[in-house]
Amino acid sequence: MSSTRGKVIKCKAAIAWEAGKPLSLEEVEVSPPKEHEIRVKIIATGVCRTDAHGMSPRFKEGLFPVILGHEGAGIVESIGPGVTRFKSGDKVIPLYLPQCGQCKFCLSPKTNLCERISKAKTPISDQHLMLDGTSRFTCKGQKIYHFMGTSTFSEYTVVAESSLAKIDAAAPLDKVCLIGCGFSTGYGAAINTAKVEPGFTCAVFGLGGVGLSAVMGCKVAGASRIFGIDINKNKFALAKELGATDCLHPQEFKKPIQKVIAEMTSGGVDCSIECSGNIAIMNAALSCTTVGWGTCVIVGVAIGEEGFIVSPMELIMGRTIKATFFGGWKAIESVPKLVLDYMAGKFNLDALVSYTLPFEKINEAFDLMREGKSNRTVLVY
Ligand code: PAD
Ligand code: ZN
Repeated sequence: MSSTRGKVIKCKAAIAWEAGKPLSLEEVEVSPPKEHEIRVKIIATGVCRTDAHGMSPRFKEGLFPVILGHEGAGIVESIGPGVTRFKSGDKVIPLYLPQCGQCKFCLSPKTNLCERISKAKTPISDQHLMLDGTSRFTCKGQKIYHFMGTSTFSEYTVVAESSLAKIDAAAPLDKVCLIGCGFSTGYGAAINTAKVEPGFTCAVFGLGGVGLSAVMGCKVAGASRIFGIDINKNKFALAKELGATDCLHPQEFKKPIQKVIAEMTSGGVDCSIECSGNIAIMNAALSCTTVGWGTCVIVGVAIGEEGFIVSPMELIMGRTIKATFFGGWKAIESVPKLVLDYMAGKFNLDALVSYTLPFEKINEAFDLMREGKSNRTVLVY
């Protein structure tokens, strides 16, 4: 079907040449897919905080030059030898969490991790090259690194067969791209990791794209009260629209926010979900859960070396602390189902899209996120 099959494609991409600098729009060369690889024409991509981490000087495992982007959706351009699950023209979502289907993790229902990333120091420090140890991107004669195995900030990208989900042919790609990361992460943190039950009281810290999706997950699971906590009050109106019952700004209280929440819930919430990536907030999120069975789920990725101190007493008093990667979803099997759930109206992805901009405005999309003016900006090619 495609006339580009087997040939190098020249197309536009945004390259991070070095840490801490704006992305630069370049023409790149994208090689054809090798064995068990697929070349995808990206139609739309979201911009997630994790991409900002990927180019931050504080992220010590970053490799440059790199093409970032991990929240995209597109159409298969061509397939490499041995690929059987895809054909040209299929609508797809690239997956930064692979599912090889054969490793001990993929075979266990206990985790959504896959051996392909199990040895990485951090979930975003691996997959800078294809499985054979080479890159499919060059620019100005230089090798360019992949990012999280997806690199959706390129009009064409190459991904491994175990890092791609085929989705419904009618899915709107400029919305379902968010199922590639932010939405699924927050929503799954509530449903799969916190395992919110009907009647639960919940607290979601950080109301960006991920936190708002956690609010939606709590609501779908039947939570009776959902606290949304953020230092940016502009986030509150949408959080309430999506299910938050109480929105709190920590600096408006004399007491620490965990005390405020505990008092409002006669001792603490059933579960809290940390989606700000701020270490100080992780302790508040744990402490605001109830003695006996409170569960705190860490979603926010904090880069840098510092950890956070957990009091054993808080855990001895019956609290549990957990974390989640990609919301606990086994990626290849769950992403197509989440797309169908969205198309059936089960949740409101559209509300997360603050702006839809042409791909060329990618640096503006990062500014909007850093200035707290967007939950998600979707870039279209
Ligand atoms: P975002 O920047 O859009 O949202 C973060 C929100 O947190 C904003 O609304 C901030 O105002 C708010 N915030 C910041 N500091 C505080 C504070 N001290 N107290 C309360 N609220 C605060 O980011 P996002 O929604 O794209 O991502 C959120 C985090 O989740 C980020 O750390 C990202 O790297 C991480 C992430 N993790 C996974 C995973 O699989 N675990 C996946 C995707 C994103
Ligand atoms: Zn992300």
